[in-house]
Amino acid sequence: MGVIGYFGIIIFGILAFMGSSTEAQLQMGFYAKSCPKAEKIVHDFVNKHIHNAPSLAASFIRMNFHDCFVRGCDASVLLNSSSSSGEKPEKEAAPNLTIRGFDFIDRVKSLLEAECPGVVSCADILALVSRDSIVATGGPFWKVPTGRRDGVTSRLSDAMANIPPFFANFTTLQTQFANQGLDLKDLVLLSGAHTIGIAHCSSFSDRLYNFSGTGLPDPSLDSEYVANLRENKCKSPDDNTTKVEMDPGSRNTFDLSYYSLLVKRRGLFESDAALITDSVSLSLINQLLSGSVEDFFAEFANSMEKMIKINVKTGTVGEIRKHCAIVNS
Ligand code: HEM
Ligand SMILES: *[C@@H]1O[C@H](CO)[C@@H](O)[C@H](O)[C@H]1NC(C)=O
Ligand SMILES: *[C@@H]1O[C@H](CO)[C@@H](O)[C@H](O)[C@H]1NC(C)=O
Ligand SMILES: *[C@@H]1O[C@H](CO)[C@@H](O)[C@H](O)[C@H]1NC(C)=O
Ligand SMILES: *[C@@H]1O[C@H](CO)[C@@H](O)[C@H](O)[C@H]1NC(C)=O
Ligand SMILES: CC(=O)N[C@H]1CO[C@H](CO)[C@@H](O)[C@@H]1O
Repeated sequence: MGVIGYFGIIIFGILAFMGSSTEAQLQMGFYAKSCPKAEKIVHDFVNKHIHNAPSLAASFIRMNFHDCFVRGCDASVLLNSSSSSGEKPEKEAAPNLTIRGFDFIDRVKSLLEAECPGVVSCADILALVSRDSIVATGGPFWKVPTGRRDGVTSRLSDAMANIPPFFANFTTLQTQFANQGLDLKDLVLLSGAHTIGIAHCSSFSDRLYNFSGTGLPDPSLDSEYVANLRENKCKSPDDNTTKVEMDPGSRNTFDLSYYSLLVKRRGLFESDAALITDSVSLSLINQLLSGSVEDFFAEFANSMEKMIKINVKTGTVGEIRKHCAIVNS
C-alpha cells in the first residue's frame, strides 16, 4: 500500500471517529427498532380522525412552528407549566391564545405509550402529526426524521421574544427567522402556510380601523378588502372573537393563492404585507406564482425540513415525557 493509501485509512479513521463522537442526530425511522409501529400509529390515527376536524391541520402546523421557534423543536409548546420556574408557559403567550388541538396530540401520545411506554417523544409526535395532517388534507409532504427529545422548560417570555408578532415588519421577520438559522427564502415559503386556516379579527383589526394610531385604515391594504372586512367580518375595532379565513374561498386548500393575495395587497397581517415590501422577497413571491403548485410544495418541504430541525435535543439531552402536557417528575 502506498503512502496515499495509508493517509486514506488515517483520514477515514479520523472521520469515522468524529462521526461517532459528535452529538446524536435526527434520523429517518429513529423508532424502527425501539417502537416499529410508532410512525404508522400516528399516521393511522391522523388519517382516521383529521377528517372530522380538518381545520386542525392548520393548527398543528402552526403549533409545530411555534414549538420549533421557542427553545428548539422540543414540545415546549405543549407544556402546561414550567417545572423550574413559576413563570407562565409558552401556551399562555398572546400568540398562542388560539392554538387548538392539544387533546388530539394527547390521544396520539396515549396510543404510543400503550404500544411502547416511554419511547416516543412528544416533540416527534408533534412533528409527525403536523406533517401527516397536512398531507391528509391535500397539502405538501415533507420528510420527518425523528429522534427529538422533549424539553423540560416552557416560558411565556421565550415565546414572546421569539415568535414573530402579527405586526412584525420585514426587518423584524428576517431577523427572527435568521435567529433560527432560516433565511429569506424560508420566510417567504413558510409564511405560505397562511394559505390555510383562520385568524381572529384582533390579529389585524388595527389595519382596518386605526393603523399606527392614525384613526385610518392601513393604506397598504387593498381598500375594497378593508371595506368588505369591516362590513361583513370585523364589524368593530375591538372584536376579538370573530374568525376570518386568511385565504378567503380556499382556506382548506394548500395552494398558491396566499401569494396571489399578497401581490393584490390582500395579505391579512402586517407580517404578510411586509413580504412585498422587500424587492428580493417580492421576486421570490413572483417566482412562486409563475411556477406550479408542485414546485411550491417541493420548496415548502425543503423549508419545513429545515424548520423541524431547529435546536433539536437528541441523544441523552432532555427526556421522553410520559404526558405531553407535563414534565416527568
Ligand atoms: C412569519 C411570521 C408569522 C407570523 C407573524 C404569523 C402570525 C400568525 C397569526 C397572527 C395567526 C392568526 C392567529 C389568530 O388570530 O387566531 C396565524 C395563523 C396561522 N399561522 Fe402564522 N405566522 C407566521 C408564520 C407562520 C409559519 C412559519 C407557519 C407554519 C409553517 C404558520 C402557520 C399558520 C397557520 C396554519 C395559521 C392558521 C391557524 C388556524 O387556523 O388555527 N404561520 N399566524
Ligand atoms: C393542561 O391544561 C389544560 C387547560 O388548562 C387542562 O385542560 C389539562 O387537563 C391540563 N393537562 C394536564 C395533564 O394537567
Ligand atoms: C421594524 O420594527 C422594529 C421593531 O418594532 C423597529 O425597531 C424598526 O425600526 C422597524 N423597521 C422599519 C424599517 O420600519
Ligand atoms: C387610534 O389609536 C390612537 C393611539 O393608540 C388613539 O389615541 C386614538 O384614540 C385611536 N383612534 C380611534 C379613532 O380609535
Ligand atoms: C375580548 O374583548 C372583550 C370585550 O372587549 C374583553 O372583555 C376581553 O378581555 C377580550 N379578551 C381578550 C383575550 O383580549
Ligand atoms: C388561554 C390563554 O392562553 N390565555 C392567555 C393568552 O395570552 C393572554 C395575553 O398574554 C393572557 O391574558 C391569557 O390568559
